[in-house]
Amino acid sequence: MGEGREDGTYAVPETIQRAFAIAVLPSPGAAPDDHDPLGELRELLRTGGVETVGSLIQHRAEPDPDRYLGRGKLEQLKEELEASGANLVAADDELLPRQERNLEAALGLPVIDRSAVILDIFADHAHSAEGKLQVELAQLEYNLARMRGLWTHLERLGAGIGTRGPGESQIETDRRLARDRIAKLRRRLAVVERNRGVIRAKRTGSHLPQVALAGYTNAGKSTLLNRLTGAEVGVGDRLFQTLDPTTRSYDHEGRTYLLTDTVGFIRKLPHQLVEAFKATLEETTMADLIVHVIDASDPPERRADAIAAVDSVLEEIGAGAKPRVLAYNKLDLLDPDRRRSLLVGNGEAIGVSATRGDGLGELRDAIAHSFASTLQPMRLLFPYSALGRLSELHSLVGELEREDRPDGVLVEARVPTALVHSYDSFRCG
Ligand SMILES: Nc1nc2c(ncn2[C@@H]2O[C@H](COP(=O)(O)OP(=O)(O)OP(=O)(O)O)[C@@H](O)[C@H]2O)c(=O)[nH]1
Ligand SMILES: [Mg+2]
Repeated sequence: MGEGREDGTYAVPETIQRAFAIAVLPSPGAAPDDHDPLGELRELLRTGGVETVGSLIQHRAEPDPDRYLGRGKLEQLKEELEASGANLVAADDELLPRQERNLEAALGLPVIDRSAVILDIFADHAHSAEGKLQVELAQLEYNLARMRGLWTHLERLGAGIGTRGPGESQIETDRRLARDRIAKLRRRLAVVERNRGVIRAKRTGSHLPQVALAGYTNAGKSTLLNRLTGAEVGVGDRLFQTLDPTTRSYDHEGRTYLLTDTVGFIRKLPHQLVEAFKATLEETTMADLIVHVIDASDPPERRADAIAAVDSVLEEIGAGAKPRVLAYNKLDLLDPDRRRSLLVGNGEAIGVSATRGDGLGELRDAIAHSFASTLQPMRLLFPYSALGRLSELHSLVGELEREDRPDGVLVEARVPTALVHSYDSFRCG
């Protein structure tokens, strides 16, 4: 019971989760001092409302297949755990069900893995109907794999050969229920995704250049979308703030661009999430151009890791070959020397500060430039009876050089390649 308050109510003490973070890393390496290998797990836990009270790293080629950590390290962990006051252990990898079980048995505390932490955050941050369905699907898939593990475990505890283990039938039932629910979720998602397909087809049909913001979680994608388009997407200093995609437009030199902000990436993104969020991630694969937003304020090693993680997810979802513009964001946090060394010799990179609005003109130019080749110069004569087509073209390509003549309006326009044929009949000279 909590302490009595003056107003007669009782403050029920919240069970505060205090995690002890553990990781297995390949080799001590020559990591610079400013690089905290467990910093990201700590951030993930913080976003999930869990405080990190201690950490332990084991350097070995591979995690132990049965216990994640080696025996000696496990003993050390037990001692450190007691002193730390942790009531939870969090591993920086996805654990095999067997590893998780054995760790829990050895430590006497609940053990969660990186995937569970990420799934939890997603569950917390999902707002749209689609997002909620996607997260539930990913969680069920994750749990189903664990139930299988649990089941073999209970089976082993069971009586002799040929008899059913205790709990087996219960778990079979649970698994069947989970499977039914998964099938149902998939059907419902398919319906939602058909609707999304319709909206997307409309966008594609508009022939406006489509740009997707992609990048590591917390890199500043939403802040940049808001800056470039005047949108008001939620921004926050926590991981996976954004799950639902938002598309807004902005005009640059008379041309309209569609810009989409979507879910951020992370190292070791649980594959169940990649699967379940396929439709959301497709927003990225459908774009003509990807602006890869990079947090330039990260220490170099962490930044390189983040860039590699984004590249690998883009590859995985089939967007590996899309044209890219690299936007190094949060430049305001760097001193001029670091700023210069970051961008010098990094030809395709644009430096920006989304919060201050620095470098946005350059970024818009770079985007426009990459679409320049998708435009073909045409000289067109619209008779006065076809001015509707002229205004349609105007809305597609922006400002036009026009000359009013007795037989119609003559324009020099840069027409999207895909539409050249539909203006062929107006071609003039
Ligand atoms: N100093 C500084 N902070 C920035 C800049 N851009 C974004 N931030 C901050 O970085 C944090 C993350 O920004 P978001 O725009 O939410 O990042 P995101 O990439 O959309 O993150 P997720 O949606 O979680 O993937 C927020 O606290 C922003 O205020 C910048 O140019 N400079
Ligand atoms: Mg965001």
